[in-house]
Amino acid sequence: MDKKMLTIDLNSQVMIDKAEKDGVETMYDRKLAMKAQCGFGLQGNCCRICGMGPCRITPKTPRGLCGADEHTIVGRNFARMVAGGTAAHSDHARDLAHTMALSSRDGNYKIREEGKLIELAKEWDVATEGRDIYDIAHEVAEIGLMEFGKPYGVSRLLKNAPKQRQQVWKDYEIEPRAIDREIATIMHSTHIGCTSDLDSLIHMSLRTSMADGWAGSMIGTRFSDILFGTPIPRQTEANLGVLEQTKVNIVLHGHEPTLSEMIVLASEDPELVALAKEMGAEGINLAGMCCTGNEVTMRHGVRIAGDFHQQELAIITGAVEAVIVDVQCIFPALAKVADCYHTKFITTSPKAKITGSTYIEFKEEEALAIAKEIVKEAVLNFKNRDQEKVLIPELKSSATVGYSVDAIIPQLDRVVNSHIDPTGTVKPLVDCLKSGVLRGAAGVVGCNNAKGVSNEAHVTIMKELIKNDIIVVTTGCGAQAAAKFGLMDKDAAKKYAGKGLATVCELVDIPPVLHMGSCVDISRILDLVAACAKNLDMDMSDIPVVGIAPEWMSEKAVAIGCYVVASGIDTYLGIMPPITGSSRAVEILTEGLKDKVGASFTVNENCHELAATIISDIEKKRVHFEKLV
Ligand code: XCC
Ligand code: SF4
Repeated sequence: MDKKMLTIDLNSQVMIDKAEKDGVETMYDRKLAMKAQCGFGLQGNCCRICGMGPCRITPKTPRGLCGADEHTIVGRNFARMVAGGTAAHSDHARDLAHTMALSSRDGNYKIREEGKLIELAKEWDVATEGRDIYDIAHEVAEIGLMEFGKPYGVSRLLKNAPKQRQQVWKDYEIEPRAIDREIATIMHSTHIGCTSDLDSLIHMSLRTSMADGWAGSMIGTRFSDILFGTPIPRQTEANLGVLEQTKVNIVLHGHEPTLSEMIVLASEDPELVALAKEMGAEGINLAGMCCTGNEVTMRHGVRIAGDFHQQELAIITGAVEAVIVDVQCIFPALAKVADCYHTKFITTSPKAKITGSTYIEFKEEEALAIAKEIVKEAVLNFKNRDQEKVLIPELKSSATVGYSVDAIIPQLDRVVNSHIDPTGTVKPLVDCLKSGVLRGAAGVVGCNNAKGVSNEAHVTIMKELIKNDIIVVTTGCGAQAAAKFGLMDKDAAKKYAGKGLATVCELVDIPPVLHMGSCVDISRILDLVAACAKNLDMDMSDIPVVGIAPEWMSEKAVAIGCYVVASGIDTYLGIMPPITGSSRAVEILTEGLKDKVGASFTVNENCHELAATIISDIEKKRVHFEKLV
């Protein structure tokens, strides 16, 4: 098979050829080499939970040594994926809460968004009158940190949901308690000899995922906005073509804005810019990748180098002086690829040390000084670039990004600088949904998955949806696919959108696909759907909105899928999760949950069929919706 057929991105195809020529192995080579994947693993019915295993379920051996059957084994594995994903997102949020606790008027981290802080303080019953903004910040940070380990009570963010949805959570008993507690409970209950009942395992998975969506991720987004500013629409470009022949190229990859915000500052430091010129470069060019890329493009318009599947390919351009990473979604392979070029692969987090990388530990206390040290490493490395090995592919697309809820609402309202009123100002959006000018809204999110063709499902599904007047909001690597393929360009509405959506886009001057941030920022999507539902006095499950993860791969994505379903939003996956080993698990996740939370999963690995199903389901949902309005 031709490796290049494994991606639809033309730049990626050029780089796959170059890698071959340079003798560098990439994920695409490893994908072809790994011919057959383990069938038990694919179905989720291999158990390695205790030392008597691994136990694999077959018709001849229908139970593990302890007697666990396929339903128990699949359920436990699934629950552990949710716990892993919730841990990753929430630990990211915890770091931001610690950063907020460190914030000070003359320190590296300041409060940028006082209004948002005060709004949150009021929500959390923190006194604000006559107090120093930093005292308020520190108290709010402390309360945020308590959400991870408080001994009693449930997430304090649940009350942002419509009351109908809160009741569903109460009735089904999935209000999450402290975040760490939910994760620990799953690890405990899936230990050998605890829960074997599949319904309980799935119930537990949903409750833990709620600790991600309606606690960890929400804290992550709110605190990031308070510290670094709420995103507003801005212009940028996306794809490997944003790397520059004449500048020091730094790729920022990973997740947490605490590091990347400081790198952005450091890259503008006059001394470092002067040093770059001394090295023979024209300046310093930052380019983002994965969710870090989303964070810095949303807040600064930093251009996007690429998505999860382009991390090796960026280095293969031969034009990257440094890849700077913190946590999550970083291929260990980057160390080896970087070795083939002059690129420095710089790891910074004690939570993600990678063999073969250059480790410069990032500490929030000395943030800017360390960021400058890291940028300096990159700048000094420019002289080592081997021009003969450089090939920067040409393509890049322009995109308008930065659609936080705070940006979308006033834009749709055509009122500039309006303050969000969670019940009032979504009215124009709600009216478009009611009248049917917009048939519905879809959150298309998530990763790239080598089980399919990189970017194909994202781009196919988004195009189909907008053609059918379904407005798309997106985060994560899905957002990067949209940006790369021109769907975030304001002209995209004319080219690809149906008549209703195109009219709305033109009227309010937005692209048909809106970039809402990193995957932690799916909390923004929850806020938006909750605001619409409240405006209509409906449950979130009553409105024609869906969640879609066409190319998901991470455990985080599994946690996200679960909390989106738990929020009453039907969720469509383009990759089958490892659950097919248990017919009952498939039945509960794709059907049974409907009765409990009003939504469930649908899986189809054919993206054209999946798009058609989504569109027809949205139309079905409209019938119900139109009766209610
Ligand atoms: Fe990672 Fe967040 Fe997935 Fe992209 S989308 S591959 S999780 S970077 Ni979140
Ligand atoms: Fe086997 Fe049971 Fe141990 Fe799993 S927990 S490895 S099924 S004995």
